[in-house]
Amino acid sequence: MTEFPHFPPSFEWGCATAAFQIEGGATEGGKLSSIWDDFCAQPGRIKDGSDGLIACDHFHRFHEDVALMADLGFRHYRFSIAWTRVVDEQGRANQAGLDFYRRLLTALHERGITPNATLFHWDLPSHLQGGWLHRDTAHRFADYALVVARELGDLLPRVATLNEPWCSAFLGHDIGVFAPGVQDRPSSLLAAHHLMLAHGLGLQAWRSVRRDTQLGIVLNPELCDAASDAQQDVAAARMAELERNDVFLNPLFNREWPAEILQQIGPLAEQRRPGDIAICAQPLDFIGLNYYTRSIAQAPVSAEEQRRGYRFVPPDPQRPDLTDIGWEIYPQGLDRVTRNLLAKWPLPPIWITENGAADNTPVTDGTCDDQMRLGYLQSHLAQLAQMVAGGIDIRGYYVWSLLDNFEWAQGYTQRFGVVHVDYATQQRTPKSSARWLQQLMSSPQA
Ligand code: IFM
Repeated sequence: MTEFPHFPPSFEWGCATAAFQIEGGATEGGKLSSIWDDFCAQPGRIKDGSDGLIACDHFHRFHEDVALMADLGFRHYRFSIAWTRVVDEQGRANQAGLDFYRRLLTALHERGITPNATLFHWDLPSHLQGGWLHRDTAHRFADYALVVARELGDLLPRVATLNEPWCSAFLGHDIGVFAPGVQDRPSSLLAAHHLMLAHGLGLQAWRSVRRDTQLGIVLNPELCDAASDAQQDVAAARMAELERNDVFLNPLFNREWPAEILQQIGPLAEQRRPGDIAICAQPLDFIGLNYYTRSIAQAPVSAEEQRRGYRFVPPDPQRPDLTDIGWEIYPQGLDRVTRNLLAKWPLPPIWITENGAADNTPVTDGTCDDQMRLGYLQSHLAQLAQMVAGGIDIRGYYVWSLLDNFEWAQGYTQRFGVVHVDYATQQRTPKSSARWLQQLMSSPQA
């Protein structure tokens, strides 16, 4: 008999997804294109040349997916709303798109599943010229937030503005492996600033029409260890953490960026206006933390690394403790990173809004026995149980992800779902990890 980790009865159990990764229905009901549609259309950007046009066809199959969630025992569901589906180019409400989310939210409500919606999970409307490099995009985000608050707010008890703004800013504008594929260090910092401004303006807009929603943001903080004790490696690891953590958490708590970061943005700093940080620092009802792995850094070598101030050392691919995407399995990092953040910033109550593993085990004879993911989840949930028992205010956990889905630049080559998706037939098959979570969530301890 399996022994399950112990959590308080009030602890919330959920699964997470994002619009572009599962919905499909890419042109239905007046949906506009996003920068990820554009990115996918550029040759060589996505590993398997795929796109999000159909994905898991959740747009047409959401009833089946909600039933599946309920059968597996998930009582909470984190998903994202596609900005491109619910407002038109003028920023006006698009009723057909809003109706889709109202139907989804009604189905969740009927199954006793509480929604947690994210307003922006990277699928920026293509028509917003300049994207996050343009200050006006932050205002357009606030207009969009207002539409969602007015039209769907009655069904949304908990809402996050942004998911992992580090990815939009730095993978999208510095490393260039995510949409829009820009490679320019100062631009990535300007994008980060505008994303945080959008967060602040979005919360102000939402609260101007609704006061009964729990509002927050979802970050993917970094735990970066130095490759050695050498002073240059230690400094590099610190720079990686400043970029990933301080760039986003400082404005949330009305603090200026560290001097090293201000130096990197250079003359573009002029586009940050007096008063912006105070706008970013709206009260937070919760913070979502996404945790998958840790990083190792050493002193920069190339000119590009020197601009960043660090160089990442990827784990040796032969190591046995890696997930299929090559990320180190490091459960103690969940505790370490959370404590690091709490030591530096006065965080509100925490939800672990994503945690999971790429495990590409296929379906054999109708079952998918994803032992590596199972071990990953067991070790991370054992760690989490200790953290909660030790008094860290963590209120819930959402596994990433409900379904195998479009894994951004990796296309469909990496499977993060606890439910297998056969993309040819759209058949869903719960994996061993889903069955284990089902038992955990229904155990008397949970
Ligand atoms: O699939 C992504 C998700 O969209 C954001 N967080 C990390 C996941 C795995 O890479």
